[in-house]
Amino acid sequence: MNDITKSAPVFDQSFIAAQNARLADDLARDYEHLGAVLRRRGIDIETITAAVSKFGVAAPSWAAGSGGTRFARFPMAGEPRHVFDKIDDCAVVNRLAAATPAVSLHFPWDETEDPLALRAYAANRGLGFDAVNSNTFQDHPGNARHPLSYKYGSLTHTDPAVRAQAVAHNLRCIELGEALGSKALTVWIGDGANFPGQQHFGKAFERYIESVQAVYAKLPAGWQLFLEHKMYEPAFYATVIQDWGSSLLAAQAVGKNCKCLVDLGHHAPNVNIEMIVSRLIHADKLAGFHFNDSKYGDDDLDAGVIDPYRLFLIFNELVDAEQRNGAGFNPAYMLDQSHNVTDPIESLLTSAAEVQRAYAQALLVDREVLAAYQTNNDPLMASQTLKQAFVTDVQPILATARLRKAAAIDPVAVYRASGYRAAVARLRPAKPSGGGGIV
Ligand code: RM4
Ligand code: MN
Ligand code: MN
Repeated sequence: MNDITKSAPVFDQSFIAAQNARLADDLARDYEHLGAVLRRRGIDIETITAAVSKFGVAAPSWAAGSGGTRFARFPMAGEPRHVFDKIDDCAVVNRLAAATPAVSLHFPWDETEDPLALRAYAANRGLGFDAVNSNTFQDHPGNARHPLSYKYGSLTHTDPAVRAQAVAHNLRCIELGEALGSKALTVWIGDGANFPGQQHFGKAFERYIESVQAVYAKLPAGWQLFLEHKMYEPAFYATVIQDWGSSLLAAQAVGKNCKCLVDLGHHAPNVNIEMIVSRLIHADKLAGFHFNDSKYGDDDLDAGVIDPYRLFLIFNELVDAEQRNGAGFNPAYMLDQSHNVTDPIESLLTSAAEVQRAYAQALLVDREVLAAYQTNNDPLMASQTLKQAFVTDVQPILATARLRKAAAIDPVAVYRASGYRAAVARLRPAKPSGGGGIV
């Protein structure tokens, strides 16, 4: 089973330092120049670098393996075989990019009988645990906790016995999460309909609220329950929690610590996600994010590869709320990507930096000037104020934040030079793979 003894090679500090040494002088010069540019705008670069250093985004355990589509999956060498291997890979990501201090687990994919051992294993590698996720969107053959099928739904199933099984699984996730030090459960269900008439919309929604209330009733103190909406897939006609409206109605019906999680890929094309973010902040119902990027739907592409401006505009809302609401504003930030054609570690390294980049750029927005342009109805200059922040190259800030944490100036280059993938490929024999596969 869990082959902890043959764990992956650990990154040696002197190796990273030697790689950094080749780039450090140029970085220092670039950082000094950017500092001067920002000073002219009345911004202290050190304030931005300090904020970026504190900013973390959780890595999803399920993204450490190769993803796939309904048509195929192309596994790469050295894929993690179990949750301990996933932790090893996530530790590499955090070691090199210093931006992903916590891992988000998915059960029963990451099921373990000894969560305390897993917690210690992760802690030894400098990692904690963010929100846990429940999977009732597929069957789990051979798993005694899931004898009934989720083919026709889980928390909203017409059969109360299936609903009870799904509720019990969510409670199990909370139990595991408590042992791991998590503070939130994220619930995403695939429940819905493929045919008009298949499902009674109103009754299914009522069953959802009732089931989620049953989970919420057992939520430990200090915990939050995150409801994740998604427009379609696997249900292609109607999904029970298809949009932020349904999610908000449910969260309001359930209770104060039940909030709405925004996965960037889970909306119709062209939807104004940054405005949804603003509305959820207004309602005090913004749970947090699953970051990824998309062109067509729930593509689960790497954060920022398609539309970095949208990512920036989302962070523009978040920074605005952070400055208006103060310390109480603390959404959960997670990546949720499917790495079908890249080495997952390289994608996670890059995506964590993309999210930090959007945050840093949003911190550069001159909010007083923007407010004046808004008040005086000057759309062109208001837009230019945002653009000025967006086009600023904050790379020296991101790299300096990493260097100061003894991480890599250029994480992907150091990762490639390390030979990690080849080393774990020797430790982790490949499993045959066929057919399609979800992340
Ligand atoms: C879903 C959704 C969930 C994730 C699964 C794997 O589309 O984004 O957050 O847990 O995929
Ligand atoms: Mn998601
Ligand atoms: Mn998704």
